[in-house]
Amino acid sequence: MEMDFPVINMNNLNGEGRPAAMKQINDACENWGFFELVNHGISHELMDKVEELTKEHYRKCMEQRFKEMVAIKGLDSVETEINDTDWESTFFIRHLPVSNVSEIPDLDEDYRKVMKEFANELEKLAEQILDLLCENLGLEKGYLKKAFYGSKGPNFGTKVSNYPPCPKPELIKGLRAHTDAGGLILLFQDDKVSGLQLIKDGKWVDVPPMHHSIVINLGDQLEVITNGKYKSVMHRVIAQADGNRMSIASFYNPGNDAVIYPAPALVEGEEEKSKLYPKFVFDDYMKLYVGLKFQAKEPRFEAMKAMESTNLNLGPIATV
Ligand SMILES: O=C(O)CCC(=O)C(=O)O
Ligand SMILES: [Fe+2]
Repeated sequence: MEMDFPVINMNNLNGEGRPAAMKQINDACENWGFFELVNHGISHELMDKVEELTKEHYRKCMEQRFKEMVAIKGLDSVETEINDTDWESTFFIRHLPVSNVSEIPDLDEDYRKVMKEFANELEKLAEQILDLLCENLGLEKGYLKKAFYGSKGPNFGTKVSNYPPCPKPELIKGLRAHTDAGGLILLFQDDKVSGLQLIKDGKWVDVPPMHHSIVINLGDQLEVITNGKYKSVMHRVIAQADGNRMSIASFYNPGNDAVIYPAPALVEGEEEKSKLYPKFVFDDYMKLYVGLKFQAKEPRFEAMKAMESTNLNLGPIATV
């Protein structure tokens, strides 16, 4: 049984190692829902700048606020497990369809500029990865990008997080276990302080910190579109007793009005047709997800199916 976390060297996609690298990506998508990219083409200098400015911003603008929140909620002296709060300090930047980076308070001009540049690079990388997935799945190039497009293009945004040192990591999670609702997630995580774990064969496995890597994981929408060939995988963050973990997670998601359904080419046979994943408008899924994020995804898919059977606007599911 292979238990090493999959690390893909993207340089191998350009030479004779391409078939093996493509297979490695397919195996990772089928068996892990996660993989880590090195030599992804995003400049290390840019990543260093993003890290430096994110850490500076945390110290200047977020740390005090986090400490006050902890004090008000009494989180540092809890005696029993906490299931309704996470030990994280976050803010969110939207890039697409319309950027809000200029409206976010407390960001220095150079930080805004660097985050914009980083988002542009990540957007290109996301679309490149989606096409690698298409190739592995036997879907035409551009299929997934188109599936996510809707009328205004994808939703793309970045959640900037810090997981400060936590006195009770066994009682309060950095981030409780969940699968991601959206499409493709690209994560720039701290290279020293670990904490991200995923479920593999029923056990929690660490996503190893690695300098200048980008961790990729698949959200619920890719599970639906691939008709379950690939699955979104549960993950969580364990806060550490020592060290502040930075994580910058970018979500390349369908547009609000994109209609999501299994790719007809991936639905084979009568049996599969009868067990089909639902067809729905992405925004309806997100509305449901808000209240059910920390629960299993299956009831979400069931709820969308129930909605589908009462919603005549979408028409029948095309399976050929
Ligand atoms: O901080 C991380 O490493 C993961 C964050 C995450 O899973 C999320 O925001 O959905
Ligand atoms: Fe997540």
